[in-house]
Amino acid sequence: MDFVSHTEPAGRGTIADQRARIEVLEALAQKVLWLSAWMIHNANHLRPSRDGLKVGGHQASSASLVTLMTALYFDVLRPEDRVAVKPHAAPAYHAIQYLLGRQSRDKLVNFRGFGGAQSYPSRTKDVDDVDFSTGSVGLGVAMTLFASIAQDFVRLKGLAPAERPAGRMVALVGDAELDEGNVFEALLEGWKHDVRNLWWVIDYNRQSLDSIVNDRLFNRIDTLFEMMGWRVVVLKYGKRLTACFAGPDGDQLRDWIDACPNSLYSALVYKGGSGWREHLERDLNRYPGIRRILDEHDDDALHALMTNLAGHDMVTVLEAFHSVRDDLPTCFIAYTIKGFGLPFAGHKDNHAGLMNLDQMALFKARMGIADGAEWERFAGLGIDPGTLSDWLAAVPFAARTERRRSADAVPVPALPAPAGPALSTQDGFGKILNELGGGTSELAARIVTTSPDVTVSTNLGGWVNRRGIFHRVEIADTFRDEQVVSAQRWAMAPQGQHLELGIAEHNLFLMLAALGLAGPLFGARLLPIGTLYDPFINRGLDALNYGCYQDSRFMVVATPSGVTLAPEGGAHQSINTPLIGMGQAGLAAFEPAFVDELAVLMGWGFEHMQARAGGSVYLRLSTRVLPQPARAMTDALAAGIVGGAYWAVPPEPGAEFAIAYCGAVAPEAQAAHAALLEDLPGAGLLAVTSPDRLHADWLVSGRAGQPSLIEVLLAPLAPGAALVTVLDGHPAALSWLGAAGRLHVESLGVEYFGQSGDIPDLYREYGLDSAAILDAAARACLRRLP
Ligand SMILES: Cc1ncc(C[n+]2csc(CCOP(=O)(O)OP(=O)(O)O)c2C)c(N)n1
Ligand SMILES: [Mg+2]
Repeated sequence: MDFVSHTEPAGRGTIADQRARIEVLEALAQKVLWLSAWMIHNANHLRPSRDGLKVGGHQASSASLVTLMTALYFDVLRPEDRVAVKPHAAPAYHAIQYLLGRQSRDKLVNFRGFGGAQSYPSRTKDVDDVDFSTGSVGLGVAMTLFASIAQDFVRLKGLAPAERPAGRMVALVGDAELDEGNVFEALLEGWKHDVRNLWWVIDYNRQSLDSIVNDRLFNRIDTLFEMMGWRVVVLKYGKRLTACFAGPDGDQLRDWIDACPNSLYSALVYKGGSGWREHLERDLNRYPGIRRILDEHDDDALHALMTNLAGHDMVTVLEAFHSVRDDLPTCFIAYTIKGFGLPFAGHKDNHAGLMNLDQMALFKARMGIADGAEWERFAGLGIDPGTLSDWLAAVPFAARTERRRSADAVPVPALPAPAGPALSTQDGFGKILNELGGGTSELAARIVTTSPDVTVSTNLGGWVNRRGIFHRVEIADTFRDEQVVSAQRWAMAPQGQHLELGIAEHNLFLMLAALGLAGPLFGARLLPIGTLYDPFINRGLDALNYGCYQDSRFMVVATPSGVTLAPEGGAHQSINTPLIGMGQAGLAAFEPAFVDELAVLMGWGFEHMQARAGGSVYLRLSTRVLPQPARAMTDALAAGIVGGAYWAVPPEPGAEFAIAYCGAVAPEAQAAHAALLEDLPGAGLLAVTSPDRLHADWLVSGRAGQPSLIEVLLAPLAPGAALVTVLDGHPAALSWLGAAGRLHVESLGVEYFGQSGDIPDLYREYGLDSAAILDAAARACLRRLP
């Protein structure tokens, strides 16, 4: 046995002997297995149901990871380590936290109930110290990789106290999670960034949800990791099987299991001892060594031997984990059995399988649990409770009471709007960041930008020239060294504040999600800004949602957007993103038309990203150069911009008509408005900067019985007045204004895929130009007539 921890903490001398330590860990594994199965059983069979729905929970998936998780949490991990737990092993996770005193019994009893322990580990809804939320498979895995890059960013800049050790970012990975492409996108990115301190522990039970996974798949996995510079540790056989392999004809047994198809192995796991015997007798009876093994083992013992895979063998697991003492990224491929120790172990249909009442009664008896003692922490373990208590109190992972860190907010100075008679919002964004980059503010020191290969084309170039590109080590700018002229510096160093990513948008959003959690994870406030083309938000949408779901804080700057991108064509022209902005929880979405609005919104955004009840921010920008209004930024105007709308031209009281526009179509709305004033005197022109915030306020205020901003703004209009709304995106983003103001509304926007063209042609084709607004105005006014 060689698994003495290299950072053995004090206070564990009560169980000095390693054998006793294994005994305790195995007992705890048994307890985790019991509690995870029982918590699911209780939720499904014992808790009264009010809706007749199956509650669910994954007994088999939890059982598969019990040994590995017990070894990690009770022995291997340190408080600074951060873990993404395979989503459907949540019950095992909650059980472990319960044993460590960090989860209440009530929450376990109420597993999957309202206010109870969550079905999948949740940073925001669980109380038991979840590091990364998981649920959408593959994302938690990749998240650990980006968290490790974020940790390096923080540490190499000295943003966290130097005496704090670097943590390992650990993912407990279901083998089917490796079917998710985002995992491999992340692997490549990790290689480029020389990622460190990363452990992926693959629960290789060779089963997914529907069935047994293809045998051929994993023959390639280890090579793949090695190609990316990872260490691969394969944990295949436990100590007992390994000992048999060393005996007479042992190599025959090993070859037989090695060649056994995944599906047959799983089926035999389910059938048990007699099944193993039948096949081994048929295939290997001519070998005396094998006959002896068969003779010396009754069916139960034979079953135990044949299922002695390394992922369920505590000693093997501990040896493997403790043998890693450097920071090289390491993939442990641990052979396991789905449902290990449960009656449906190995059965291909066991993913959502639940023990029935009889099976549970037998299991309970086998676990030594008396009636009424189901939730007792130490019942049935045969180890003195005092010893176990002392032992748990000294578990290194739980040594510090608070693992979640905090970081002070960074003050946000007023951001001056870039000057210029005509600018695009994308220009404005570049100029604001460039200005910040040239200053010495604390805010600028905490900004970290990142972009999936569109740094220059989204106008981050100026900022990057000033602040540099981040890498763990210095990498020269060859073009500069060779004196080839380029406007863009491209040297990399630990001081850099921009993370350059490959094109994969999933990686962008996971990088943002990780950077945006640097406060709670690493105790350093970062203000991450990610840029991408607006249509490609869809490409990384699940990762964006994932970041918001765990309350990470970042700013997405999406530019260019809409058909306004014109010649670039339909594949690059976004339509639905304003609705994503409205529908995405945890994300405040804005589409300013002018750069003074943008400056206000970026300042507000940095505050919002740091506010307790804040969130992330999405700015939908454009490359269309617009004449800028000459105006002073008053508090009232700023409040309207942040709230989501203000009157560019206020309506006269009782006005019969107004136009509401959002974003780059401002000139068309202004022109149509000017043209209509003659026929519709007193008509208003409403500038909408955020359909999202405006809509949310309308709902919230309505529920509170208070007037919302939009209702207050629209109140001067005549009852049932006509309103035309227009934006370069789906019209539904603004059509609801009709309901908010009880107005006759005509909504313009883009409903069909775009194409190449110039702005006049495209605005005419998609009905965004002044003529279309005038037509819509006529229709809306006609509809008002009695
Ligand atoms: C993105 C996504 N797609 C589908 C699912 C539904 N789902 C949950 S678990 C699972 C199979 C997981 O298999 P594996 O990762 O091998 O875990 P095991 O249960 O075998 O431990 C699937 C398809 C999901 N949670 N997320
Ligand atoms: Mg699996």
